[in-house]
Amino acid sequence: MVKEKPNSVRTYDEDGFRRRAACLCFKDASEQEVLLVSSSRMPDRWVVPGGGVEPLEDPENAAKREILEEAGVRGELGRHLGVFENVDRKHRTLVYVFIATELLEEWEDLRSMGRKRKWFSLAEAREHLSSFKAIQVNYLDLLEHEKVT
Ligand code: U71
Ligand code: MG
Repeated sequence: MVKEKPNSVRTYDEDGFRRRAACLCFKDASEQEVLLVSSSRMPDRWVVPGGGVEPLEDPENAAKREILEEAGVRGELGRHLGVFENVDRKHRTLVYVFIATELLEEWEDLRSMGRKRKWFSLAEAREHLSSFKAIQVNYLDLLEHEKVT
């Protein structure tokens, strides 16, 4: 299935990398259970919700918009975790911690493409991402690194 990109204009950094924002969305402040969404191209695989930062939009607002559009979740944006580059695909993603406060029954990507959402333990999320989106495992690595230092 091809996901149509409704009126989303892409933005780029000065080096041509596409600007993205993403959320590690946790069920609560213990940050032990993270929400993944089904892949747009391969619905049986799971990915970290995120997407392109739009013109005149700051990354924090892009992160909150993407978690709402892709996963139907409202909540509190937390700390900035880091910047992650995918050199092959030429995009740069700013990743934020996000604590869920409200899960909507209906949301944009559920309606437009039947996108699913699901809570995973950090270990389960790592397992799923490792085989499909290696770059996104780095998000979890940074989170773990924070906790031990
Ligand atoms: C897709 C591309 C694409 C990206 C898209 C990736 O939002 P999304 O779930 O459609 O994310 O699909 P995915 O991760 O759900 O499987 O990956 P693919 O394997 O289909 O190429 O990501 P990447 O390959 O570039 O890493 O990005 P583009 O630039 O190829 O469209 O969409 P993204 O960046 O999330 O944008 P948005 O704003 O539509 O959410
Ligand atoms: Mg996306």
